[in-house]
Amino acid sequence: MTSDSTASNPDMSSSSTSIETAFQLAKARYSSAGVDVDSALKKIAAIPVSLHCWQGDDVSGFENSGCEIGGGLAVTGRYPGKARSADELRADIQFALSLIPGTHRLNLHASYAETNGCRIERNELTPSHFENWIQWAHDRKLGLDFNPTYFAHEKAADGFTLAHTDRGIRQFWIEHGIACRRIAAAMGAAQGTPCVNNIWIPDGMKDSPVDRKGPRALLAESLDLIFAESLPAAHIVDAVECKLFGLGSESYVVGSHEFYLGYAITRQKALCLDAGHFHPTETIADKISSVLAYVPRLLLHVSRGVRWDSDHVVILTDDLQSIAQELVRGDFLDRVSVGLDFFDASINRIAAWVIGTRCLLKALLIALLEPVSVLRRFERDGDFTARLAMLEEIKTLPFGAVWDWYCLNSGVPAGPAWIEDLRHYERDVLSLRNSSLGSARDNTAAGLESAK
Ligand code: RNT
Ligand code: ZN
Repeated sequence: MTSDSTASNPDMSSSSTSIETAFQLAKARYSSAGVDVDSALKKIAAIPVSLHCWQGDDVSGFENSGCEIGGGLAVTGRYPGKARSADELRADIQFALSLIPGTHRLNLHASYAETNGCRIERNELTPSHFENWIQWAHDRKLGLDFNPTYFAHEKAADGFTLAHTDRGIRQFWIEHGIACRRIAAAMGAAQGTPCVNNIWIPDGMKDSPVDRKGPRALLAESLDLIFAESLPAAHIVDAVECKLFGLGSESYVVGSHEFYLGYAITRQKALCLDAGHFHPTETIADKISSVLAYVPRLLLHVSRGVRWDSDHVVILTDDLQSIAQELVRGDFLDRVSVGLDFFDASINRIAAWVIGTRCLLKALLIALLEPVSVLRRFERDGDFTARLAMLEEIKTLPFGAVWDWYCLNSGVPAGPAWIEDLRHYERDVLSLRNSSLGSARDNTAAGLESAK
């Protein structure tokens, strides 16, 4: 427990005793099902989740360019208390991390550069513009990941960047890509852990194009130029992110799934699968083992699409559990970087990080607590009846007792205790950023209104 939550809850020591008791009972129960709880706990503690900085300020960044986010990205809601500066964003991330068990990473976008109020063109960004982030992350032993920002910019306003037909605009974005790889490599070197640098571009068309081939040829050429410089694998992992459609690119996305799968295989790059980027009935869980047969590494953008790529906060859905099961059952964790990608401004933004990350970790822990060898044996023997029966039985094993104990043992609040901590932070920190703190419901309504 954090000292704050202990102070806010006088029952804490009795509740830690009951958590401990429940944990011991749960451990015995799992053990009789053939599951080693201690080994699962060791494994979950070693999985870093990359928290996306952009949940903290609605993907605004600090450029104050006056441009809309664009790129088909949409954040709805007007919950008060949004971070207005890098210092506020860092404070919010630090607070979020204090409510999440384990050691994690931070995923930055290039638009979060700190330029002392000067306008630095995106193709001129250097590691020095991320010095504060690097130092801050280093002090907290947080690994860093990075993304060039191909949106919220006048040179992206017509929906094309690396596949733009204008050579000058394309060149600008190629140079941005090159600059960002150098920044990512500097981050990886400083943190002592490779930085995943993920390229996502919005390029696409609202209506059916006549020429689907041309922009894809330009994109491949631009990417090859960006990746031409060889940088140490110990410092950077290059990733490319595919997408089926976007707002304003409903009919055609240049960087489609087939395009980037082919690109990643032929260039041996990591492929980024975003859970919201596929047809709504598709799940990325089934793609992991296929893609990893051919690409060296995967980056997951764990998200939750509701009807479309809406980037809702991740919760403990069947989809999320399938992703976690695939990673664990396939023994893929050391070849997959796990990041989050959602943005919700209709609820407390820090809560969104905490809910999403805790749910992802819960899903991974549930997967690590599966009696996988028993399930595999049923399947190998063709006993699909027992496989189905067992899969349903294990859903009610006492996972919650193990999760609570993991939280307690990691020094973060177990169960819903963190909500109280969040309220304190909202009162003591976030409310000072606004003249008034309205109710969440009012703000959600206002947010929806403003999004119309
Ligand atoms: C957009 C992609 C991309 C972005 C971030 C902000 O559809 O998912 O990953 O969400 O770069
Ligand atoms: Zn994404």
